[in-house]
Amino acid sequence: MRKRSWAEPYKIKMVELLKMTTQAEREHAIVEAGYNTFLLKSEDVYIDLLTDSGVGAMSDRQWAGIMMGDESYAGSRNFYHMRDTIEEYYSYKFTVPTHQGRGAENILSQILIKDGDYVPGNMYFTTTRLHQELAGGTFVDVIIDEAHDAESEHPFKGNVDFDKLNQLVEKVGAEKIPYICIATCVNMAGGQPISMENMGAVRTWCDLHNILLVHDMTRVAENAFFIQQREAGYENKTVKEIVYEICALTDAATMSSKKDAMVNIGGFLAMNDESLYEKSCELVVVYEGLHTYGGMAGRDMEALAIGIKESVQDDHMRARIGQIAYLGERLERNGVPIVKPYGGHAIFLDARAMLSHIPQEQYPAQALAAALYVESGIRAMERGVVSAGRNKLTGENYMPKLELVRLTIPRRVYTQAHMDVTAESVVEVMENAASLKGLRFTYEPQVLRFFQGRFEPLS
Ligand code: PLI
Repeated sequence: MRKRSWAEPYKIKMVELLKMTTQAEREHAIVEAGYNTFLLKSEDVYIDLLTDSGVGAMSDRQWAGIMMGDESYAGSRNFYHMRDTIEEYYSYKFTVPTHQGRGAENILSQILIKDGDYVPGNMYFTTTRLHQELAGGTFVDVIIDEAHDAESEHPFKGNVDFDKLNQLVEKVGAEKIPYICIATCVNMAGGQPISMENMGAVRTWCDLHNILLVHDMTRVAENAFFIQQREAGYENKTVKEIVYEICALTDAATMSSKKDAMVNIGGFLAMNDESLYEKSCELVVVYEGLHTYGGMAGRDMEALAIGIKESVQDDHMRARIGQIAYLGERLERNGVPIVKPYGGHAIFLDARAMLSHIPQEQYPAQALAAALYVESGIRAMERGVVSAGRNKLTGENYMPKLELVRLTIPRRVYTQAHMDVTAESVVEVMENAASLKGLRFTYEPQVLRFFQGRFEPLS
């Protein structure tokens, strides 16, 4: 077969104009924002790679779905469409809508975790771990060591290390482990997938120990694409088939549909067990809304149902991952240290390697994200010691091995030319890295400090 590029399986029907800023304006803006890219005004940003969450471009079909919203308080037609689509594509029998992923995490953690419990997972995610801790649990990282090594080219860095899992059971006992939380395409590891073989082994392990398997399925379609590309026996299966097979191995799922499913808002908690569903229905009315809308408008549930169907198309996923690989290749060719293999939703810059003169206590990834914004108006996100936060018992900073800046690619939003500008800007910042200084907190929130923390440069 002749080689073909990954060009997008869509064309552009509407554009949003962007404001161009000067370097002097950006220098002012970053000081105003306390060197935190979360605190910038989006109109001061040129290329917004802060996140892939809620910022994808919806299709004409999804927008048409918005017009079909049935805004009834109870029993909206769009809820049933969403619920049936979740069962058809993701296998789960029961669905509780939530306003976004963390709403589902809150409900699930409150139901399943007791004071003193342990929740193993293939690396932490910020909101997921916090909800586990707020419910009285302790998160335990059981991901393979390669996931903490930016240079390891392991094809499935999201895999679980069974020695770590078994050690935990020996230490605390299976009765202290209500569930294991497995993320597909592990965000904090650099958007790295788990293999189907490993997922199947986790299922067997859970059955053996009578422990539930909960799936953080936020980026399951991207994980499925990597399985198709990398795992023997899956090359002829579709992304849609692989997504279903992954989900069917698990008992319950939390979902932020703002990623894979390309909606601006929305998520859900899904499961196969009816009693867990009933308890979730009791809690969803406290925190989100009635169990048939859970914090979403009817129109949003309709767009979500359509987004699920679009997210598992092979052509869509080939272009999505192809765009990320294009950026990764351009950066690598210019000697920029990045996490390998390329992730499913982002390219992660290795700030530890790029800013080796700044110790981790001085937040090198935070400084790098701020410098990239000043250079060209590109907004990225710190994913290092600031995001990791503090240990709830000792108050000490967690010191993650990975000190990263995430260039997150929104789905169907930017062009190849935007990727070129991004790569050129990162190279420019790298060439001037020696002039960058570390930062210190001037305001540190108690939880999820990366969102609202403020900093100043060390002199
Ligand atoms: O932002 P939410 O509440 O819809 O979803 C929380 C959430 C849960 N799990 C994972 C793996 C996530 O990546 C996630 C949210 N991620 C964000 C906002 C991000 O920028 O990566």
